[in-house]
Amino acid sequence: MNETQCRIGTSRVSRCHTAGASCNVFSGGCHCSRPCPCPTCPPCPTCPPCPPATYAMLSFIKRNINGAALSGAVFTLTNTLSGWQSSASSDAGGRLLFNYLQPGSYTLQESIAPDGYVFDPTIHTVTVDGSGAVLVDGVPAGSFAPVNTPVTPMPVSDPPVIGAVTAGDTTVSGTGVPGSTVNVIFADGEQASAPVQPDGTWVVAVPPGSMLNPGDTVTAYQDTPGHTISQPTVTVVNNVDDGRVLTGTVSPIAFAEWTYGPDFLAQHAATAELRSPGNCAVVASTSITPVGTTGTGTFTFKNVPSGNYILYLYRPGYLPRTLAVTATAGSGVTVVTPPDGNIFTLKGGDLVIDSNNIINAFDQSAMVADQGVAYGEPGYTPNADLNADGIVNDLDYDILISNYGARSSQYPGQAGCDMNPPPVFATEVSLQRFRRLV
Ligand SMILES: [Ca+2]
Ligand SMILES: [Ca+2]
Repeated sequence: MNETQCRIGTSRVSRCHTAGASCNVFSGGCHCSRPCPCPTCPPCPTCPPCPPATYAMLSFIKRNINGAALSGAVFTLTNTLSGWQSSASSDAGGRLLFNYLQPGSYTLQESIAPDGYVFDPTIHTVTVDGSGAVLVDGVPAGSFAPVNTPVTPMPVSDPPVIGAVTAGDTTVSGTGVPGSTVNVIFADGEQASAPVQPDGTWVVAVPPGSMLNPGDTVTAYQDTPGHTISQPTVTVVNNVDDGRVLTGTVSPIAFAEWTYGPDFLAQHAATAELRSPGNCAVVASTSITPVGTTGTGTFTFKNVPSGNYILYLYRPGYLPRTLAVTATAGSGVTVVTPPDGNIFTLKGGDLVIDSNNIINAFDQSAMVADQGVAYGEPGYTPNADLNADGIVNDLDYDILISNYGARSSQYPGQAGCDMNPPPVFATEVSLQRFRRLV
């Protein structure tokens, strides 16, 4: 270039070759220029001192529509001539700072909106003049206060409606908003989903391997387009009985009256079980507490899934009883009446000394040994107190004698499926008592 470069404080002087060219002067990092009266350039020390730096600063605070400062907003400043760019992020106080700006024209635009706020695409014009003054959109930068509006939350889907669910059902159905998707979660954690049809109905199939059992919970969510997922709807399997209820009162467990309390009741409780005839697996079980302060002597199975079962009734000190049961949707539950006709009657007298499912001389001997021992006294044997009146006496002995020789019978056709409790062998104490008798 046709220019002369010189440095203040030095004697270096170069020549300009063209009238009107510039004489560039560098001083302390500053740079200035002045016309150079070529062909003879004046010595550098005659150059005027450099003017102050004109670096400018743009600072503003990002707020929401309520005036609260917002952090995390990112703005990008772009020099419209050179393309130079710089980005800044608002701090905890909402402040953004662009420093060391050269005079020129810029654009300023939000590039990332604060979390939870709508992105503002407005392109602002920034001007920095030679004196360092900064204008944004034509007004002093000090009054520049861009705001964000909060993101409007999506409406929440309505929870779906689940129709009545009955144990053994192979589908779960209900109603919802057409076009939505309903997701159903079963008690075992398996899931299935289905669209809501134009008529507002939905149906999901129970996943293979999952089974709807009485008391299970079924949970469903609805996802409507343009909405967030609904709150759950929860229903309990078999809230509709469908007539499949099996109930009964076990005798003679229910005839006693006493005030000994819950421990005594528990000692004389019976159990009713529904078992699968195929493998004897327990399908449902319930305790039968004798009539008293809390007991009723009755048992109830609601919503029995359709199928065949063994009803197994037992109580310590009594012979167990097995009965054939069939549950049919719409037809209820039927129990095959045994030959003796006493469908829920248990025979007392098979005492704990052997519990071998036969009422015989061993039980009689044990009963005799326990005579006179009352509840609360050492050696009281609940299983010998057959009438549950709190003392082993003649009344219990009479029950045993009335059933003497009886034995429990197996449910027909349950080969290899021993429903009877295993024998309980005599304890040392009971053996001693027995030996005294013989
Ligand atoms: Ca026995
Ligand atoms: Ca008694």
